[in-house]
Amino acid sequence: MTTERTYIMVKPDGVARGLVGEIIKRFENKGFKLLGIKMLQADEQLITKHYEEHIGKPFFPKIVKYILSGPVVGMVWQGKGVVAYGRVMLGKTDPLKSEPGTIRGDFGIDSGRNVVHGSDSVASAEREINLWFPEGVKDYPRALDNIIYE
Ligand code: RTP
Ligand code: MG
Repeated sequence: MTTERTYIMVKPDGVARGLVGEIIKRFENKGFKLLGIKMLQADEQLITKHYEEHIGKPFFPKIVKYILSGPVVGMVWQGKGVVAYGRVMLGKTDPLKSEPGTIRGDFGIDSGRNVVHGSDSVASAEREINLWFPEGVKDYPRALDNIIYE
């Protein structure tokens, strides 16, 4: 099943630190296919919808302020197991608990500045893609798929 998609988003600290290319490179090198990418300044309504599972938690106002603090780069990546792989490649929420070699393990220090977001399930991914890419994203043929997948 290679149609699985995930929503990966470089957060404002990752954009400000010039880590967009590094994060794209890791997903490209792994073999995943980029279906959509955009830079945007999210508003409070969009961030609240994105993190709706966390509404009411003590850290909720902090996340909203963090994501509002600058532009983000939202991406849709496709591939076999891309949701789970994406989470592995990101590391844990807390960079301190993230292995070296993961994005947060290599580039983050605080949970509240953890550089990147990744969908936590296929259902979340589809919800987030619809939210951030309401215009939709299109698949396209890629000869490389015949080499990457058995
Ligand atoms: P994300 O949704 O951004 O990919 O992160 P995640 O799944 O690893 O973690 P989640 O539990 O969904 O939390 C969302 C974001 O909120 C911030 N956070 N701060 N205790 C705290 O201070 C705390 N807990 C979470 C982090 O930026 C986390 O990525
Ligand atoms: Mg999450």
